[in-house]
Amino acid sequence: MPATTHTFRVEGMHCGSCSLLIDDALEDLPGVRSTQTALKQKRTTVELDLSQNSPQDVVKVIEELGYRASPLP
Ligand SMILES: [Cu+2]
Repeated sequence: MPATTHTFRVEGMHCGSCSLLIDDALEDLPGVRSTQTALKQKRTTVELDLSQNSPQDVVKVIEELGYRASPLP
């Protein structure tokens, strides 16, 4: 299935290590083709194959790292 783009608001990042940690964790989630986490914009953008995982699974991965995440329209 082709991947679609999903954007999330992420609260609680303090530095570049936080955004790298989130990108690394998301890249391990099946169905994630690419991620781009922007510290200053408090956002992460994920190319996701919805046949493998859902936006809620992305939220779960981010929240397990100790940040707060919510899907943006
Ligand atoms: Cu940090």
